[in-house]
Amino acid sequence: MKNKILKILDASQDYISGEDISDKCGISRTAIWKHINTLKEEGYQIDSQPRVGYKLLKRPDALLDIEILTGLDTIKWGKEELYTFEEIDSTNIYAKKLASTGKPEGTVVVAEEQTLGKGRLGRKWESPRGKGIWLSFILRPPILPAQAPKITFVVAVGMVRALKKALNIEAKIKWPNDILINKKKVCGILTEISAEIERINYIVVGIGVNAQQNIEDFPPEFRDKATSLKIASSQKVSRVKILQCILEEMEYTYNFYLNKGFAGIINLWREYSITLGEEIKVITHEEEIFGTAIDVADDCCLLVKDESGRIHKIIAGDVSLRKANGEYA
Ligand code: BT5
Repeated sequence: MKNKILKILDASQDYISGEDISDKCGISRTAIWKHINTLKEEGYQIDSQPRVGYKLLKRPDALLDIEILTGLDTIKWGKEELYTFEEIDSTNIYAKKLASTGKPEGTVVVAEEQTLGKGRLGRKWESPRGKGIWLSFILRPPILPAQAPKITFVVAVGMVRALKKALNIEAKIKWPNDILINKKKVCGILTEISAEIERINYIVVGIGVNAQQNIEDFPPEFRDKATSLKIASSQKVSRVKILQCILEEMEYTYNFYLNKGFAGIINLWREYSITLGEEIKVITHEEEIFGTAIDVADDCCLLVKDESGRIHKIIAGDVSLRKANGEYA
């Protein structure tokens, strides 16, 4: 009912009386008044004039179902199953629960705040309230488990395209799962998989995008390596619009991968990469390698040539880029 009232207010150019809304909705004027108050609490600016009625002045930049769905141009993603939370432990944890109960591909989970936001290998992902887009979605690709790293590539390419579309920002991909602007991390991707040896049950992809933070909103130790879309574009951004662009570009890029194969994706990945051609340090679980990132293989491994000319094929690890002063960051 609340959403219906919002649609009526939205469609009306001018003030609309409580009586008109109550006729259209078939509920009492007192009930309308209560719903309007709830909308105001959610951040909608609604002017009420005695004997004249109500007028919607401003919508909030809140990750509410109705805001996300209004104008969302996807075929399926977010439209069939969308779960929004004020606060949650982790959108990935919730999406995995949904996936295990059979929820379909394109199911989306979004939160204003995560209390247990996760990075890779159990690391923490800072997810303060209202500052970012903390999002997960379910995929059920008909591919072998060994191909799953390709999904992180697909998502990284989709993210770069989404930021270009939403804000005209040229973001870059740092192997394997970081999106950078001006060499600082604006977004991290966490790909989690449930599989049998020959079949993927589901993949949950989590994306954390820093959106509204000012530099002092980051913990001190992050300030020289993290950024937000607000910092990068020097203006407050619309999280709703960015989220819509992410869902639209993700759906498009993922379907492109399923229908046309990985070659087009990996070529775009190479084009958007900040890692290739750079002198880097890679920390894997067993060693530290210094060298030049020369390419990515078709299985998404990073190929690094060390000083002796030996080529290392890196399956998993953390990359830092060599700066002009010789340090790695
Ligand atoms: C990642 O891990 O970059 C994956 C992050 C995925 C987060 C999303 S949010 C929605 C969904 N639900 C979840 O619970 N997670 C996903 P990794 O490459 O391991 O990077 C983690 C490291 O990035 C941390 O150890 C910090 O150094 C740094 N970090 C933490 N929070 C950050 C932030 N908000 N911005 C930039 N860097 C951050």
